[in-house]
Amino acid sequence: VTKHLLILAVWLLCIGRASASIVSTTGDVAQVPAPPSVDNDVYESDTHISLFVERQSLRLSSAVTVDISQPGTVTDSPDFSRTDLAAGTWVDSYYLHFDPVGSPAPSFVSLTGFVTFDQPILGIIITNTYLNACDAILGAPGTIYPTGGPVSPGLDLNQDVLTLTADRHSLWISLSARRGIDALRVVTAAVPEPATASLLIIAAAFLPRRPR
Ligand SMILES: [Ca+2]
Ligand SMILES: [Ca+2]
Repeated sequence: VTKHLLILAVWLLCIGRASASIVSTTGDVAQVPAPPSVDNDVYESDTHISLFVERQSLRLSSAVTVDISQPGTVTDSPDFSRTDLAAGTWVDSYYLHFDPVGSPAPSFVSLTGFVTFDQPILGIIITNTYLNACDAILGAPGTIYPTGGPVSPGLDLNQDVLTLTADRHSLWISLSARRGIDALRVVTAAVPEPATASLLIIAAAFLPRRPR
């Protein structure tokens, strides 16, 4: 019986472990492993907007500013719904990156796509300033990010369009780029690790006690 309980405990731990999840991508969005570098003209494609998981089940150690926190369509800065995600919030983070081939590409390249996440989107960061500000906190460990300078990451206002759906689970993007990079970071809610800790306690309660 003890052996079976142990197996049950291990199984509970496995399902209890929070994991970031992209439910689906359509159009030109393609999920990839986190690249070594998404710096300017390093990770290029004319056919795909690359999407990768950065951090999973991270508890924010400090507040993070997001440019978009409300559903709707964003084409220009008045559409921003900027807010701070409070320290202590549990999050998953994802990065969308589009860098057309060439510097600059021979002509503008336009791509569109749709992505759905398992957890609700808490915020989206699309400006160079706030992307740079959270690279160290939310970026994938080991990935080199652009730091601005003459070519900035982030989206171009009045050129790129983004819609956060009313249920907060999906994002539609239409990006156009020639010189430089279009990049955005998506921050979703995460299942906190304490859920795993609770399961450990429950599992421990079932273990036989040592005789006194
Ligand atoms: Ca390029
Ligand atoms: Ca653009």
